[in-house]
Amino acid sequence: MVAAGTTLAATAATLKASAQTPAKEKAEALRESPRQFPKGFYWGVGTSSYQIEGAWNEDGKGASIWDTYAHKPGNIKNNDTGDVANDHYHRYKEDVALMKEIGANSYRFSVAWPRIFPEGTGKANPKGLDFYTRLVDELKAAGIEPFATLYHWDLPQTLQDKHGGWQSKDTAKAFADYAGYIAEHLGDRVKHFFTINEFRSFVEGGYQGFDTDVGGGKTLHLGGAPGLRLSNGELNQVRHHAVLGHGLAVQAIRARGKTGTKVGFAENMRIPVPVLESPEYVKAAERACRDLNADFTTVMLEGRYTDEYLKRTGKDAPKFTDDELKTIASPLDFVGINVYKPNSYVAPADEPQGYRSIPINASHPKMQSEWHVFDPQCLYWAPHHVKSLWGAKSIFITENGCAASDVVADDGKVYDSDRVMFLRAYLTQLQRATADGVPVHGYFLWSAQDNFEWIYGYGNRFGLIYVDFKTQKRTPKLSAAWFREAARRNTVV
Ligand code: PNW
Repeated sequence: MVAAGTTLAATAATLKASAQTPAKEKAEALRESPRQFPKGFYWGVGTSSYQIEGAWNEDGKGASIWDTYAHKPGNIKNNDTGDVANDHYHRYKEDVALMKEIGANSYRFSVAWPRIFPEGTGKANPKGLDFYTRLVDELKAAGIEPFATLYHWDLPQTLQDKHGGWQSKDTAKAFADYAGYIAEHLGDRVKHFFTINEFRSFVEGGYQGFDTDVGGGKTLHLGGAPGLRLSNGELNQVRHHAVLGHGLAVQAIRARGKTGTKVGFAENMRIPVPVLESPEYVKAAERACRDLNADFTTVMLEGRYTDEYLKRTGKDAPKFTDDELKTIASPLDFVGINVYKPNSYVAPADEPQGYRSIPINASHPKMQSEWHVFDPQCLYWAPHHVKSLWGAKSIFITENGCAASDVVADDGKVYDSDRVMFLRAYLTQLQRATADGVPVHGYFLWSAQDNFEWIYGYGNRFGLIYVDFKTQKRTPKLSAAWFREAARRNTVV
C-alpha cells in the first residue's frame, strides 16, 4: 500500500512538473516515467530466411524442405511459395534502411543453411556466406545490432532425403558443424546467436502435426515441412535430436566463435497464466510451465527429462545417454522466448502434479490468426516463469506480434489500429516484468515486414511494414510509427 501510494504521488508530481516545464525538462520527466524499459534495451524487429529472402535457387543455394513442401500443390494456402517472397535477397539494402527509419536498434534474422552448405554438409558455398556478410555490414553501418538465428526451419533437402532430417542424430551433428562455420565467419561482427527457432513448431508441425487450443474446447491442427506423420515414440526421438543439435551447436559456436560471443535458443515455450495473482496460483502456473515444457525448454535448462515426462511418455520415451543430457544443457548466455498467446489458464489443485488447467472460453478475444488467443498477460508471465524456475540472468523476447487485416487506405497509408492496441497492451505487461526485476534485455517484434506466413501463405500479414507482393512496394504502417516512438523513448507509448 505504501509503495503504491508513493508511486502514485510521484507520478502526479511528475505530471504536474511536466505541465509547467519547458521541453527539455519534460523529456527528462518522460525518461523518469514509471513505464520506462531498462537502459540499453534492444528494440528489434525479426524475420526469417525462407519467409522473406526469395532467390530460392540462386547463387548456388541448395533446396530446403520448405522449398519442396511449398512447391507441392495443396500444402500452402493459394499454393503460395517462398520462391520470391519479399525479394529481400536483392533488396536487403532498402530493407535495412527501412528498419533504421522505423527506429529499430537491432535485427533478428536467420541464416538459410542450404545457402551455406547446399548439401547440408561438406563443401561450403562462398556466395551464400557472402550474402550474410553484406547484410551484416549493411546493418552495422546503419547502427543496427545483428542477432542471427541459425535454424528457422529451412533444413537442406539433402539431409531429409539422406536420413529423414531430424529423425537422425547425424542432422544434429551436421547442424553443429554449420553453426560453428557461421560463428567462425560472422563472429567478428555478430555477437548474439540463437541456435534454433521454435523447436515445438517445427518438430511437432513437421513430423506429426499438432493441435493447439483455440477456445471453446476446439483445437486447430497445424502442420508444415517435411509433412510427416510419425508415431509418438518416433516424434519424441526427433524432439531429442533437436535439443541435442542445439547443445552441440552451442559447443561448436563457443569453440569456433570469438570470445564474448553470446548464445541461446528461441523457443515458443508453452505459457501457463495463473488465473489469480496470488502465491498459490503463481506456484501452480510455474509447476505447469516446467511440466508442459519438459521436452524442450526444461531439458535444455535443467539437463534432465523430468520424472513426470518419462512416466508420461512411458514406452515412447526418447532414448538418450547421460552425456547427451550434459551436451543438451550446455551453459547459455540468455534464454530467448517467442511469446504470442497463453497456452492455458492455471489454478492450484490437490492432484500430485499440483495444478489444473481451466478451459479457454469460446468467446475469448483473438487476433487475426485463427490460433492467436489474445492475452497480454502472457508477456508478463513467460519471462517471469523463466526467471523463477530456472534463474535466467538474461532473457530476450525473440518474437511477439500479430497478424491483422491490413489494407492500403485511399490516402496511401495503412491504419492497423488493432496491432497498435496489441503492442501497447502486450508491452505494458513486458515493462511490468522488467520493473519487477525480470532481466529482459530486448524485444524483437515479429515481423519487420509482411512475409510468407508458412501454411497461410501471404494472407496473414505480421509486418510493421506493409508489402505489396505484386510490386514489392514497402509502406510503413501506423504500428511502425508507434514502434519508433516507443523505441525512441524506451517506454510504452
Ligand atoms: C512463429 N501458435 O510461428 C514463427 O517463428 C514465425 O516464423 C511465424 O511467422 C510467427 O510465429 C507467426 O506465426 C508460430 O500456434 C506458429 O501458437 C504457430 C504458433 C505460434 C508461433
